[in-house]
Amino acid sequence: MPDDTVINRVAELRRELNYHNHRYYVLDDPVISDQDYDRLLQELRQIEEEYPELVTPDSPTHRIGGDPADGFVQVEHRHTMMSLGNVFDDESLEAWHRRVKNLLDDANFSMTCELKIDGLAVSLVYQDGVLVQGATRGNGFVGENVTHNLRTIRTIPLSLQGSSPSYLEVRGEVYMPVDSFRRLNEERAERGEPLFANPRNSGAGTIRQLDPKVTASRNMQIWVYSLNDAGDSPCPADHWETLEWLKSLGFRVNPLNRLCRTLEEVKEYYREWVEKRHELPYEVDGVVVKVNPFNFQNALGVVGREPRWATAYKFPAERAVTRLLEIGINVGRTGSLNPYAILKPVIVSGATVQHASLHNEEDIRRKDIRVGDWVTVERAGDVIPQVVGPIRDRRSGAEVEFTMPENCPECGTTVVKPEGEAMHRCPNSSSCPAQFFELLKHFVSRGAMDMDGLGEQWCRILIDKGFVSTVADLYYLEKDKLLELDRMGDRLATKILDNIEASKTRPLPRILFALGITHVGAEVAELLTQRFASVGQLAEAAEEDLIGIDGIGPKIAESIYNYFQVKENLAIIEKMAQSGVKLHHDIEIVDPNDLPWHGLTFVVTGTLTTMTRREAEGRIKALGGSATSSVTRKTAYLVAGASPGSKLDTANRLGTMVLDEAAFSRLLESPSKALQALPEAQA
Ligand code: 3BA
Repeated sequence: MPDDTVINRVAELRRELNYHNHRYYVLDDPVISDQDYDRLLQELRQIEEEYPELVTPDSPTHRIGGDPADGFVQVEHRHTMMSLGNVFDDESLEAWHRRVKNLLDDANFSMTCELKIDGLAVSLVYQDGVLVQGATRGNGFVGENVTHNLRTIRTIPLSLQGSSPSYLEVRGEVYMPVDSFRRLNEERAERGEPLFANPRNSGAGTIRQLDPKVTASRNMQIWVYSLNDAGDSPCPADHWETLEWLKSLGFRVNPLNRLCRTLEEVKEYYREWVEKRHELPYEVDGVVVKVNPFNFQNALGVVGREPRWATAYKFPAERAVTRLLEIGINVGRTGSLNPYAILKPVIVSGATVQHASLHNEEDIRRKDIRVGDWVTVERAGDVIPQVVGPIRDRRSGAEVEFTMPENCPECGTTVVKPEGEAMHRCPNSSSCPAQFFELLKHFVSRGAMDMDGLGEQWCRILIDKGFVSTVADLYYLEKDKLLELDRMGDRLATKILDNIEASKTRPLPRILFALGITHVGAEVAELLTQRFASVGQLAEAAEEDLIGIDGIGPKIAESIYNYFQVKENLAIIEKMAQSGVKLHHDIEIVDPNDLPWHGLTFVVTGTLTTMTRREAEGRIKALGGSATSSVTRKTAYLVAGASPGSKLDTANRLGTMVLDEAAFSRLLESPSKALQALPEAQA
């Protein structure tokens, strides 16, 4: 056992290291040398090695990155992560401002201007001043737990300074500085690895790394820009003061943010940064304007997923000129024939561009774009580069006009162009390999049915061999057949089949998303499942029922309705159901006596990392158990997170079964195990 001197020294070292970390990384104003800092860190590391019981998740030694995780755990955001509306010019900014002013009965209000970082939005949760969870935005409702990676970012405080609220959630943008991005790509090029297109993508890839050591090695950074929950702590009355407060807690808040009294000042800020944006060491794609006073923000509220009180004034796209070498056709998931330009590679705002979208044949005609032309190419933020138009003065006369092929380049079926539609389409939706390949890749992907092991190449092979011609066929694959394939071993075949089996119980929104219905992305799928308890119910919905749902417009409604009118689609769903794919919510009305944890009392204590305490209690209740706050002889299980406190002592005294977070998660996965392990304490 470590004695008090050691315990006190550890606390002191952590305090000092956190302080110097903040001085160095956040304030950019160190007060000790790097060597002195390393000496402190080394001392702490040694003590922690000797006394592992003193290691805590927020220890500054954890910046180096722990062991790789198996995968990412989904986490529900306590507060939905919203989206931002856009404006692109002074007129639409003025219109936004007028609407806001109108809604506020003509009041005057200040606004904050923030540089819009082109990064990855994350949420950080602190309990008693300690970082307990970091998550990606995901679809706004559910993100991925990337705590282990975010812990390696030195500008994210692991513990807060001064007196911090018992609960705190902030949000910000994690990003990779431009020079780190360039260096990373140079290294990748040397090793012959594929290059990242831009800092945003490489930043996102870095945060979703399974191995935190990789994240730790890539110099990621954060700017924090919003406070979403401060528990019961009093907090400032406006956004600007809040940013100041966050700064004082140790968060990295962009010093280039500005408080503006008038719209003219906002425009001035924007003009200033359109000019100077490339002088910044990170990529910005606009200015975020926010109404400052919180009482006004609350009065303005939210439409759909976007707060009325904020908007992003986007910077104009940047352009470059290059040669259009060829026009390729790519057949999309829904059969649309998408023409794209194959360009002589050119750098546009820091990224190499060699492909650009050309929309459709009419658009190519209207802009008079010909193969061989010199063209202007435009890239706006993370959207696909576009060909703006030809430079006619530079024509030699050898340029060739483009016509759409009459047959699908993938399956040869005669192409159609439905009345009133801009796109040419391959009508062979059930068996055009391009369409089905795209759908299959989407279906098995991580955000959908998550069939790990079934990569793009195996999808290709399964289609080419004729093993699957609809997504439902996946559920009828046999091991013997799989083993006939080249490079398919017993282990991989087992893994694939296990994951296909496991996918049968994915949550309903994922299944809906996986089906690949046009316009039904992850967010729409989530909205739909809040109203419909099963795919069957949705299939019977009328277009009007769908339009009635907040966030679903006529276009989406029509697409959903049409999907379920196609009898091939219904057959696929039926075939999935036959194989045991769960096409409904878990929350069916069941007799509570039949639930696996009926009669079991749980107490949850301490800090959990993969869910909040309240969520854990929700899960317990959903399985029929009850959750109480004090440990008694009736308590079946104590679920103990980090720093469990006195409840753990009581449980130990009474002989109550104690589950750590991992054991609790396992029990949630197979809840019936709890019954078998019914403890004596119940009696
Ligand atoms: N401020 C992105 N959303 C932002 C809080 C609101 C917001 C952003 C912002 C909704 C930036 C949408 C995703 C999200 C946190 C939801 C910023 C930036 N403010 N400065 C108004 O710099 N990229 N993005 N993030 N909640």
